[in-house]
Amino acid sequence: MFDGLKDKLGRFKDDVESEQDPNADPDPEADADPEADPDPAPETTAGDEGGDGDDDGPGLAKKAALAATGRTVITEEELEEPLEQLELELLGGDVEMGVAREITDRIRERLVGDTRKQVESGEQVVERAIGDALRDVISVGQFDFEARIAEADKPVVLVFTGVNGVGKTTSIAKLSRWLADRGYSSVLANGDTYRAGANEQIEEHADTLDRKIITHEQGGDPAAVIYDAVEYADANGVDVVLGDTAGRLHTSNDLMAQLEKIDRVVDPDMTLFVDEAVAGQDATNRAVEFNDAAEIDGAVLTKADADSQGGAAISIAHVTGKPILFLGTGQGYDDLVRFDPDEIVSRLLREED
Ligand SMILES: Nc1nc2c(ncn2[C@@H]2O[C@H](COP(=O)(O)OP(=O)(O)O)[C@@H](O)[C@H]2O)c(=O)[nH]1
Ligand SMILES: [Mg+2]
Repeated sequence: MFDGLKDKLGRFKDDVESEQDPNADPDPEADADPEADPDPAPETTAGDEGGDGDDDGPGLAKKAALAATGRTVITEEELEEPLEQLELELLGGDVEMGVAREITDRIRERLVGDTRKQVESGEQVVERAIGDALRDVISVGQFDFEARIAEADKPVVLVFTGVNGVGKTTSIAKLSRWLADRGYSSVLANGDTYRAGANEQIEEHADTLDRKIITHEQGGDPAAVIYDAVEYADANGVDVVLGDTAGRLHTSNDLMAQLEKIDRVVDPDMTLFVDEAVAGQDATNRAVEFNDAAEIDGAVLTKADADSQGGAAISIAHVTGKPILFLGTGQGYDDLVRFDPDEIVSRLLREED
């Protein structure tokens, strides 16, 4: 999952490592023993090793280790090149520009002048700086979704928005299963009255899951369908209404008017924006546009199982201020997991998968 980003972060770690003087003793403890220190003469290596010969001190990783013992610090100049490279790599990995900048700024903040006392290897210091920076950026707005469902007046109304084909209907079916696993009943409402075959598709899910489904004729008013589902839930003690919507182009005024009407008529407890990880930067841009049209409370990022860079996963929360709540990880009903920032970060920093 998110292998593109994982590789890029790994390269940054390597970059910082490779700043290390090839002649320097890799063991920082050796610095205490003058005889054991080969004391590299920088003049003799100038021009060698890809032009890094002007680096006459210990490398960055080593400095980071020394910084951890309070003996020296990393300077801003030394980090400049690896961070610039990382920023480019992040952009290439579909990370939104402001988010890439935020991440590199935070890494710089954490590493420059770092004189923490813990004894750590340079790599650990660098890795923790990257991890903290990522975690800050992707945990924006996180809240306890299950607690929110538990505490809200019933029925809780959830409306799903997003363009066609990203996995809204599938995610609704998965969430219905997820809720049932936690003791909540749900009714499905097909607010996608636009697309031919939409009723049949969601009916199939409802049949398989044995859920009530509310549909209207194609071309009907989506707000009215979801309204009917709310009435049904009210009358039958159903906990959650899962309202699907049509995935027309996000630029369409029609869609905006439709979402506004749903907001007005059914006043959903939460609007969840759905998009696919594989859409990368497009998914991030759409999240912003949908959030502008009908304010979202969170996002579901689907197709995390498919080969994607991962940029959307770390950009959406930061650009919208709303958290990613779930990841879709396959086509089955159980392939929905809570988005856990800590787990994503450790996954991105893990050496092997
Ligand atoms: N691999 C994978 N496929 C998914 C996931 N979520 C949805 N899909 C597939 O994406 C396609 C479109 O999904 P659908 O729910 O119809 O999208 P909608 O148009 O937004 O309602 C279907 O073939 C789904 O099986 C996911 O998490 N992983
Ligand atoms: Mg659909």
